[in-house]
Amino acid sequence: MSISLIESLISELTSPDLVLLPEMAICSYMASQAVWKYADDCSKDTSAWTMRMAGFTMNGKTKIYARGGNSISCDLKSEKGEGLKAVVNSQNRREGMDKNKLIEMASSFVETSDANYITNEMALSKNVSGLKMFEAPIFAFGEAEDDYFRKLKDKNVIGDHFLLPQEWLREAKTVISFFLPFTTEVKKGNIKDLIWPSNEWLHARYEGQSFINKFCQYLSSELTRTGNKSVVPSLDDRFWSNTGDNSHIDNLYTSNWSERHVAFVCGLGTFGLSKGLITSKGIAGRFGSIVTELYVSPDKRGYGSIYEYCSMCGECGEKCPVRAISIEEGKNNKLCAAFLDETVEKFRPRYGCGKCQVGVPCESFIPQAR
Ligand code: B12
Ligand code: SF4
Ligand code: SF4
Repeated sequence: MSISLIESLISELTSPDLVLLPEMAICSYMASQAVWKYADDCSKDTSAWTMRMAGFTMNGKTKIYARGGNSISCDLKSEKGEGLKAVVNSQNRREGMDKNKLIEMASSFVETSDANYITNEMALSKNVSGLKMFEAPIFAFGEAEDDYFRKLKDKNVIGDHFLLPQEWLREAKTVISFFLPFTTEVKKGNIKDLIWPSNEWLHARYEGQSFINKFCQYLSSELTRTGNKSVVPSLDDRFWSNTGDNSHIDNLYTSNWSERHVAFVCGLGTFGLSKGLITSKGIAGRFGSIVTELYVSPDKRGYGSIYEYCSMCGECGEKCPVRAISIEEGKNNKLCAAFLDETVEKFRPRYGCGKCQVGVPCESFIPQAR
């Protein structure tokens, strides 16, 4: 919500005793929890302005209350909502969300969310207690109508089972794709043992995915709260994937929403020999995405072919404990999936491998061309 819009809305109100700016309010101070859906939990950028606004109107007839400092919060507490005459609710709530705000919120969530850290109770060993799993994400925004999404339905790309953005959400305008790079601790941890996944990697695969789910839910609910319908395909009931052991037998090693292909279309990076997607922050990390009706200008793909960022150095193949990757044959999903099954047996409920993603030239950057 822009400042001028708020000011003009306030000026239209007929002598209110109190104006509550719901986007900045803390719900626990409200007489009615109904305003919770408008509460803004991280209004850092607006709080300074709020203080100023509150300062110069506090002594006048209209009081403006919002989150922005203890003194104002205390006032609100004592009021308990009495005298609440008007709730300024933006007429154009969609204005409240844009690319920059989303990226800012996302980075702050990754930094501060407890779910991005391994607690003492869940730690597999002492040295991973307090481990941070992911660094700040990088984003790419794709146009839902991009013809490239349709191409993914081709038999030799993904197949007809791939669902288009509009099939997940009829009103879809944008696909938001992100890559969460693993922290140095997670990457370094997985280099030491040449065969089995490190505790850092096991946590980043298992608890890391729970974190990504929370992260997607958070962004999606913020989009919805600002009036933009959104769907997280990987959390939707219609989503399925086949890692080699379930019923979609004709469609082995695939899914109806492939995060790497979506990231490729949105402009995040290209495939590598190992079949991982290489981004500007490398290959070691995980992807996620949200389909939304919010329109933002799409990013440009900075590449022309699907393996452009891969230097074809072959180091991922050398690192693979079961020789599932080679320059001649590409990647053998069956060998890879069978090894992952072995790790399930050993580390249940956790599992993982990722040796092809660490200690390789594409681990954290786009590798130099050979
Ligand atoms: C099924 C699956 C697997 C299967 C098979 C993987 C596969 N198909 O590549 C198995 C069990 C083997 C597996 C293993 C692993 N996985 Co996995 N897996 C998935 C899953 C659930 C679905 C993948 C999918 O839909 N594939 C679709 C098929 C079609 O992909 P494809 O065959 O590779 O596609 C090729 C063709 O399309 C071809 N092509 C031909 N013509 C054209 C034209 C165009 C225009 C394009 C774009 C492509 C194209 O190019 C592609 C690459 O060669 C995704 C999660 C998700 N929802 O996306 C994670 C995912 C791919 N896995 C991931 C990871 C990290 C792993 C592991 C490291 C395990 C671990 N965590 O320890 C290993 C590493 C494997 C590897 N070397 O990449 C990450 C990838 C991260 C990255 N940097 O890329 C994902 C995206 C999960 C996530 N949320 O981040 N996985
Ligand atoms: S290790 Fe080398 S060959 Fe393998 S994906 Fe990375 S850049 Fe490509
Ligand atoms: S995840 Fe492990 S088994 Fe699979 S290709 Fe990479 S190194 Fe090989």
